[in-house]
Order: sequence, then structure tokens, then C-alpha cells
Amino acid sequence: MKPGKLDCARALLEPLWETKAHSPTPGPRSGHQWHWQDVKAYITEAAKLTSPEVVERRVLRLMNPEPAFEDDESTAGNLAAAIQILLPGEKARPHRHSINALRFIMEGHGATTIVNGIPVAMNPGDLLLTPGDCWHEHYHDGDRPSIWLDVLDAPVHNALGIITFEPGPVAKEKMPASLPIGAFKAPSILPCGISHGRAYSPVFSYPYEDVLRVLDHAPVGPEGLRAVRYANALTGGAAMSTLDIQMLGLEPAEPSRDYRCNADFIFLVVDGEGTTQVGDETMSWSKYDILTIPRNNWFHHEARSKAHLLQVSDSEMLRRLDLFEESYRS
Ligand code: GTQ
Ligand code: FE2
Repeated sequence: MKPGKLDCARALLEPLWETKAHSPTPGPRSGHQWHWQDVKAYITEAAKLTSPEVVERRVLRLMNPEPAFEDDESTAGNLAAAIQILLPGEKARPHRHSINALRFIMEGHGATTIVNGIPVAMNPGDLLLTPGDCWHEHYHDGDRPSIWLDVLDAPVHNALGIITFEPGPVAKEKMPASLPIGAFKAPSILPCGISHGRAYSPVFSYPYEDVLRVLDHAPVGPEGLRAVRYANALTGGAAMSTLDIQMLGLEPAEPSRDYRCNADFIFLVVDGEGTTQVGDETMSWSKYDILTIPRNNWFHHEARSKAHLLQVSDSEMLRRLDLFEESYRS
């Protein structure tokens, strides 16, 4: 029998049975591939049009091909990705925000990011962290443009309504105490207040050569490939509190297992060539292409030549909330 009509909106009450509340999230959105050739051409053009002096950060955002709502600033679900370029001699002034960000350096030697007062070198292959609320600024003393990928958890902060932003310059009393990277030989002994009330990793730089050395010793995991996880030097857990970051090593003719989970993925092809099957779509990739795989898609990778993929997902956030779900088939 159809329920009777209850007219209670005037009291700011609504019968749940008349709403769409709690309906399951619709089926997976499509993945997308950005070809490096296009991205490089546009970011190079952007460098001629403006400067960080004018726009704070000279960044091209990777747009979500299927935005979930108006002004959706995500690239895929809970992740935002962008390409940034800094020319020799340029500076991008200091600021800080609640949003966590990582950078993976693609081109150009000799740029530096200063994170909470600590200078961090930016060279191709390096992964850098600017955990939420850490002051950061970029400058470039090299002689070729520095180009890198930014990945941020901005959509999560937006959804939670907790975005903060503070422009520099940094007042001395606002600078949290930090230790230089080399001081972490005894990570169980730390000055109080080192984490500024949050357990973010005090190590802001993961050079590529270290990653490759560890990857060489990594066993083949349940995914059917070798992978290393960028870890928080304080806790041994994930490098960032919301983002899981891994480097995958793929061998030709050794496809990864078909996998699905409720986290969103961004992949950067660091080197090599291959394909990624997402649902019934096949993406054929090469160096510095960027792929997104939104949550709940089945996917697997297959390399044509030895390949490395940087994988970033929001699975760490879901894990911490006990919301992460994953499965394999075949
Ligand atoms: O380099 O500080 O892609 O604040 C977006 C926001 C980069 C940065 C982005 C940012 C930055
Ligand atoms: Fe920033």
C-alpha cells in the first residue's frame, strides 16, 4: 500500500521514503589518459603567458572528464592532479594550506622547494611531500624549465568544508620546528612538537635512485607486480595521511592481476611503454602520460617494455576510516 502524504517540510522534516537519500553511488566513471606531448605543449605555452609572480602557482589542472557536480575541482573522485612549470630564475612565493600535496619531478634540474624552512631539491624522478599546513615555496636556480606533477587531496577538504589557506611571508613564530632530513637516523627519539600536533612525515624528499634500489629487492606482490610504498619516516605507515603512494615496476609480458577497489587512482608513467585495461577500454601509454582510474573500475596493466608507474590513490584515507574495499579476479 502506498504511504499516506505527510506534509512536514514547514518543520524542516522530510519522510526518508520520499527521497533519494542513501542510494548507492552509480557505477564507475570512465578513466582518462593525458598524453605527455599535449600536456607539455600547453604547459610550455602557459609559461609564456604568465608568471608565478602574478598567479601564485603556474599550474594547469587536469580536468575530470565526468565532473560529479558543478565546479567539481577533482581530476578523479577524491584526487586532484595538476602540472606545474617554473622557469629558471623564478620564485613561487610561500603559502600554506590544509590540503596535502605531493610532487613528482618530471623535467629540469636545480629547482628547490622549501618546506617548513627545509630546502628540498627537485630533480627528475624525485617525489616530494608538502603535508597539509606546512609552509612551502618554490624557486629555480637551474637553466632549463622545471616541470612536475602535483597530486592533492583537495576534493576531500572541499567536501568536508575544511579548506584553509594562508599566504606568506612566513612569520618566524609561525614556523614549526623541524629537523633536517639527515637527523632521522634515530627516528624513535624526537623533540616534542616536531610534528606540529600532526604525525606528518618529517622526510619531505624521496629520491628516485633510492626508490629503484628498494624496488629491485621487492618481491612480486598479490597484484602480480613489484611495488614499493613511500612511507612516513616517523610511523612506517603511508607517507601522507590520506594518500597512498607507490612505485610499480612492470616487466614485459607479466600483466598485473585484474583488480578493483573503492579508491580513486592517478598513474604517471615514469618510463616504459604498455597498456592499461580499464573496464572495456584499453589505454596505450608511454613516458609521462597520466592516467586516471576512478573508483570501482576493474583494471590491470601490461608493459611492452620494462616500465615504472607512479601510483597515487586515496586508499590510505579509506583504510584509516575502515571504508576500504578491494578484490581480485583471475
Ligand atoms: O605548488 O603550492 O597544483 O598550492 C595547486 C595548489 C600546486 C603549490 C598546485 C598549490 C600548489
Ligand atoms: Fe601550495
